[in-house]
Amino acid sequence: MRDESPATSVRPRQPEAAAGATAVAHPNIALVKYWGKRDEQLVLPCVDSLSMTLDVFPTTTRVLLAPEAADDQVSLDGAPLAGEPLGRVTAFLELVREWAGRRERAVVDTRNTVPTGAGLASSASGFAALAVAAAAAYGLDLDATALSRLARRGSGSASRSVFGGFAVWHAALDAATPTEADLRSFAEPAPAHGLDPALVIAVVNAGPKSVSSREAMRRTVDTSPLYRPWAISSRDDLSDMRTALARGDLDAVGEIAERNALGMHATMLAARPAVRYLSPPTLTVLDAVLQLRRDGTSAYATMDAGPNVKVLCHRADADRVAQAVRGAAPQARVLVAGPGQGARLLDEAA
Ligand code: 2P0
Repeated sequence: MRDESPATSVRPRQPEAAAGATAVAHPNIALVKYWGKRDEQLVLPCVDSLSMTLDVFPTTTRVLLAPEAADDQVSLDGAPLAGEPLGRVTAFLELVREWAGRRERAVVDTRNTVPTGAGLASSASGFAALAVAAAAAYGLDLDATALSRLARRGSGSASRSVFGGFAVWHAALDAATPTEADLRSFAEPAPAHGLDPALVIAVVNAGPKSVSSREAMRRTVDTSPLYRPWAISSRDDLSDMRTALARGDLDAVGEIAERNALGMHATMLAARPAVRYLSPPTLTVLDAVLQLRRDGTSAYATMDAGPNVKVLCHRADADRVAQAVRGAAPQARVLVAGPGQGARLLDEAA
C-alpha cells in the first residue's frame, strides 16, 4: 500500500482559527529501528521503521499565539529553552507558519514526564505533541498523514507517535525526488492481531546522553562499515515484523526486535569514533532477559540511543519480568508500559 499518494491536506482554516491549543502525545519504542538519515533537512530516513506507542510518559504541550511578540518563547517544564534546543523548536514553528501562511510568534509551554534526552523517546512525544498543538493553534486543518509528515520534520521518531498502538514509518526510498519523498514519508498504523504486549522499561540511567542521536546517526552513516549491511537486513526485519504482528506471534516479534536493536548498536560500535550507549547495567539486564527465556518466559530486549532497556513480553508475564529486571539492576527505575494512544488535542476548557 505504500505506493499510494497520501491524502494530504494542508488547508488554512478560516477566521475562527484558534489562538491557542494544547496537545498530549506519548513516546514510542521502535521494534524495527530508525537509524540514519538520507536528507537531514527534510528528515528522510535511510530505513523504514516500526514502533509501539506507549501509555506512559506523556508530553503535554500548549501553543499560544503571541501576535505582539518579536520571538518565539519556549519553556520545558517551566524553564526557558535557549541555544540549540530552542533553535530546533523555532525552526519547527517556522515550518508550521510557512504551511499556514501566518507570521505570529508563539509561546510554547511543554511538560515532559519522560526524562529528556535519555534515549526514552522524549523528542518523539515532544514533537508529536508540538505538531498537533501548533497545527491547531495556527489554524491548519491536517489529517493524520499530514500531521505525521509535519511531526517528522521536528524529529523523525515523532512521525510514529502521531498514532497509537503499532505504527510503521515509510522511508519512501523509491521516491524520484526529495519533494516526492517528503510527501510519501509518513507513519501509519500497522495491523496487529491477538497481541497483549507489555514493555518493561528499565531506566538504568535517566541522565542526558553523551552523544545526541542526531550526531550519532550522522557519524554511523558516514563512518561505520556495518551500517549498510544493517540497513539492508533491516528490510527483512520490517517485512518479517509485519507478518509476525499480523499473526500475533509475540516470540517472533520479540526475536526480530532484539536482533534489529543489537544490529543497530553494532553499527554504532563500529563507527569511528565508536558510539557506545550500552553500559554495564544494560548488559546485566540483557543477561536477565536471556535467563528469563531459558526459564521459559517470552522476554526480548531492545535499546535505543541510551543505556536503558525495554523488555517486550506478554502482559500476563509483565510483573514477573519486572521482578527479574529489578533483581538484576536494583538501582534502576522499572515500570511496565502497554500500548498507548496517538497524539491528540486536549479540550482547552478541560
Ligand atoms: C528509533 N531512535 O527508531 C530510533 C532508534 C533512537 C534509536 O529515533 O534526529 O530523536 O530527531 O530525527 O527521532 C531517536 O532519534 O532523531 C530515534 P532525529 P530521533 O526510535
